[in-house]
Amino acid sequence: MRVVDAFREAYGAEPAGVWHAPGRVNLIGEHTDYNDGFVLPFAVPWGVTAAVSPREDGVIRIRSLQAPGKDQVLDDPDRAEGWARYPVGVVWVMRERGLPVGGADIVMDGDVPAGAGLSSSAALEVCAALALNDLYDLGLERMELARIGQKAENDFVGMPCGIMDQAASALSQEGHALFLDCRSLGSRSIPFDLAAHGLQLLIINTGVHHELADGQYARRRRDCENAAKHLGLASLRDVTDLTAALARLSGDERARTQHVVTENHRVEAVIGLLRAGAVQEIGALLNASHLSLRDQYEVSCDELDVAVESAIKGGARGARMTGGGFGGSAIALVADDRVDRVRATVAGAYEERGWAAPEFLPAVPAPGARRLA
Ligand code: GAF
Repeated sequence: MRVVDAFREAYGAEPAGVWHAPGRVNLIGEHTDYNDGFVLPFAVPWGVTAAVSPREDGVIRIRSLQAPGKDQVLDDPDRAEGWARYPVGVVWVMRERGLPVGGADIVMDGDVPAGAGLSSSAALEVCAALALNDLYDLGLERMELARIGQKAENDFVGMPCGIMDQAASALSQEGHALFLDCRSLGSRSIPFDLAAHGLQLLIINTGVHHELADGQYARRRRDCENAAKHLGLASLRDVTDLTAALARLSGDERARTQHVVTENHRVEAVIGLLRAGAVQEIGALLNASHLSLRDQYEVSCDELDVAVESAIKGGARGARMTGGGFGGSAIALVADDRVDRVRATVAGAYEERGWAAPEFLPAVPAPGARRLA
């Protein structure tokens, strides 16, 4: 394994073990996780692999094959920079919690496509959490590892994300989507076998990234929290009468509420269809999710809208943006015999506008985080 060779070269010894954690794509349930709602993501075949050994002196030495020549040697996690803040943040959270986590020698290797919004950050966090859990015998459950990853991202990196991405990376099962209730943190694996129905889920990576990091995500969270407060509810999950709730709200709070409440229902509807063996029927719900994210939640962008619209024009059964928005990827549900036409239509629409060609990746549900050696 490449990462083991790199570990030997960096630290002159064999690693104690090798771990892998995947990125994720979200089928449906967008911007619902931090509203105590429902999500339905699955792990992708790309992620982060780490060779790791424990150290007794508390020091963390960390290297990435994607950042050659930028090794970091840290006697204080707070000094970590750039990409290393995600895995080192996990050490910080574990120590804050009083867990007996010493130092570590770490080499990481990632293959999540750049700019795709497929959560390489959650993969970095969950990979580190799983390795440290094993090496320091912490005995933590998978969901606890996901929560530690989320806390690292919230409090150490400073991105106020929900739990979806880390949970998807830590708990997904091959061939299944992960239904997660973000309030109870109860989860269920739902069989998701598109090939059996002659279908594919195509990831369309726009390769662009607008503004998400510049506070738009945090603003959406605040809109939702304010709306719940106005309604006297703990969270938007608790809205039972949407019409009555909307009558009491206005402006952004009203629009965000409409998205979150209807999106939760769309997740439940998709699960109903998957259980009924009617996966080909979920397309309309993907389309509705996209319109709601575009018009009510306002987290789409031209590149995502064009990807979705041209995929449908090319014959997709449904399509939507996936992930946080403002760039990243869209997904399209496409019958096998229409894949070429969908790709050509989307690529043509991008070319017409003078945009860089999007990347097409088949999304097949992969296993969640695991020890490889
Ligand atoms: C990002 C966040 F990290 C997730 O927690 C989730 O809120 C998602 O955006 C939107 O559904 O990926």
